[in-house]
Amino acid sequence: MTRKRVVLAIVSIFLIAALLTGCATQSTGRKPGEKMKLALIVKSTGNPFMEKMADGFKEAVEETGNEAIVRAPDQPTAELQIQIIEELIAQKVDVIAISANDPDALQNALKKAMDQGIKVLSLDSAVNPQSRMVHVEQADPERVGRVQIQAAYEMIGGKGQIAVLSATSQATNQNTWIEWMKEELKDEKYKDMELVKIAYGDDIRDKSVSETEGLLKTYPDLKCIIAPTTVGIAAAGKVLTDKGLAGKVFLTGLGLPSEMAEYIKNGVCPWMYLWNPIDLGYLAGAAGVALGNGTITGKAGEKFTGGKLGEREIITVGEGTVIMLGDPFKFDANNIDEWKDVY
Ligand code: RAM
Repeated sequence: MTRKRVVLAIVSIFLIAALLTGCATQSTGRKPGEKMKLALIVKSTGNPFMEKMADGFKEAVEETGNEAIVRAPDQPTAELQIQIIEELIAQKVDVIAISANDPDALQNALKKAMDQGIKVLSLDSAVNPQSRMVHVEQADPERVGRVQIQAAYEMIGGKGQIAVLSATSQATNQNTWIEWMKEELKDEKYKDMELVKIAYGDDIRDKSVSETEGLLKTYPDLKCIIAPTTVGIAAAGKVLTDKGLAGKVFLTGLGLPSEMAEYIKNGVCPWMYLWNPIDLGYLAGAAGVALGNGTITGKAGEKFTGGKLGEREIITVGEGTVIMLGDPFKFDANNIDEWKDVY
């Protein structure tokens, strides 16, 4: 062999070796068998819905042999979530899943994460399509919004003042549902119903209690409160119960059966809706693993196995892509006992 050939052979061996290692590493740069780190950022601490969602996320991540990190800001603000994103970038996690406190404010931080190879998805409360690879949606937001107005209509016989007790004023999920509530209210059948106020309890129990009290004081003729937040509806349930207002001011919205069973049984909240928060977190965990190991990239039409939830397909919604969990479920006095110990 000439000297030139020997050099060529050595270079080729190096090239082939480099190529093989390149193929074998996951898209995140981890070697096969090495655990990926998947982080979940929830809206804030002290919210049992978020805790259930985190349980599901951990389950999906850990059953695939990976590591789950759960982070929760003390307050439901975008600023605190940005700080956490920065920390997770420095920690070199592989995946960030976030339930966003603002649709747009996290864009710079999440783009920085994606530029560094971190896979980003939102769940529950979306970030805008530029800030994520895919969003895991609990249920069709149009249905979620419309069904709550339809419930209020039935409860109050189609007549009277109604108010919304929401989470924060920037929350993507609540704001989207409220937009659909307003759409539903445009129907002629609601001409005798008036939406007098949208109050914000910020998913903080005490603030939700005082906002409920404020609504009752300012609108003595109020007939129904719709709370599209599990924290808000539970706080309102307590206030209406303590004031003996069952059957006078109705309550509906989105609630955890474990927190609402009492108020469903005492007639304060005749019925409400939700989906399984554990499954929502689980689906996001499974989608995060699929993004992290390169099975999906977040494009419409891609499929992956959502573990115990079966095969899922990514679809286009608006400008972005979405993985859908299912339909909102109705909880009332007939089925609440079956669910109150589950979530
Ligand atoms: C609260 C949170 C969460 C929402 C539920 C219904 O726990 O605001 O984001 O999905 O309510």
